[in-house]
Amino acid sequence: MEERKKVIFSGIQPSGDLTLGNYLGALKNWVNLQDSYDCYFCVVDLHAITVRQEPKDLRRRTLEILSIYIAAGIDPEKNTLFIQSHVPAHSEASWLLTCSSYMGELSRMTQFKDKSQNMGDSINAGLFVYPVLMASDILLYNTDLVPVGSDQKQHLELARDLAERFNHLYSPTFTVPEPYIPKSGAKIMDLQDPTKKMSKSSQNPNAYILIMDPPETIRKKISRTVTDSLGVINYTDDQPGIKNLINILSAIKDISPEEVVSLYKGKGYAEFKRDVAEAIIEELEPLQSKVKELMNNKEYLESIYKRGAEKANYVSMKTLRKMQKKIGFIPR
Ligand code: ATP
Ligand code: LTN
Repeated sequence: MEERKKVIFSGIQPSGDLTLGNYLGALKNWVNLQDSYDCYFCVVDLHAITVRQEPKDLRRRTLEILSIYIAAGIDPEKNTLFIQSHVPAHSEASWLLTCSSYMGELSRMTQFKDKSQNMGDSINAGLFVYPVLMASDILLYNTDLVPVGSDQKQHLELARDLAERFNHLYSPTFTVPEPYIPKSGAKIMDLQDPTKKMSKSSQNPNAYILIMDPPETIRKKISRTVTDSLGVINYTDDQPGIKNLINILSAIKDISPEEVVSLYKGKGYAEFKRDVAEAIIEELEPLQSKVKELMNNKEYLESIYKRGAEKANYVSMKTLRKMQKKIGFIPR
């Protein structure tokens, strides 16, 4: 008998335009993993509304992210690509799991602490329970592996805790998921402040490279990257700007940071930056033209996300029914 393929689930929020961090921390690895796993790749629009979104931008970005998934090389024939809000089980399971989550553990989430810092009294409750929705996304598909950037590690720990808690309280229901965090692309840093994560919600456009940035913009942003005055290309925390560029090149070329260092021994920052920019452009250009093509073919995109939602609804509903039954709800 054919063995069941292990399951992968991951998602990106349509809360801003995607960055090189999203690409190297998440997407590029999904592409590499797709053949060995049964994969669900979701555009997590329910997550995006924890921050106010302009409806028309949310619509455009949701479809653009789906296009980026496909353009990056995720095969829609072999994987399940869908939009989170098309699968109501995510919201329902999230309520059920919210009722076994603790205020304490949610208050300890660093992403919540960071994002709520400047919100005063108007911190929306969605931001607080966001990790429970993420746990529901993952657990509904009996996911084995979750490929994400290192910033999501704590959220994944919570998903594991919630799975174990439910399994223990009722009876074995959920697979306990493992994170998959890449070596070089795990945390791409802000180009202007390399102590911070590169983020699509940053105020300064020079801080990030967008997946859809044109070549000239990429060249300009990389040449303006904040580095140091040491003038040697070394992989060390004392040179966070250079370390970040080494990580970027290493993730794109699929070579180790040490190999990058030896390639650039004795060379200057200007030449190094030029090569990093060209490597990014070479990687992104084919993807960008494919995205533009796909965005002009809404019917095709619709056929993909409709088929994806059908499959995702079927699988997630089975898990949701199990949860409801174990909790003690009357079967309908
Ligand atoms: P924001 O920056 O607005 O908080 P985000 O980009 O971190 O948003 P998502 O869009 O949900 O949030 O991230 C999708 C995936 O991209 C996640 O797996 C996340 O770990 C990864 N990711 C995001 N930024 C980076 C980064 N700078 N380096 C590596 N991976 C990243
Ligand atoms: N919280 C994640 C996005 C996300 C996700 C998921 C990632 C939502 N649900 C399920 C993996 C699996 C973030 O990167 N901000």
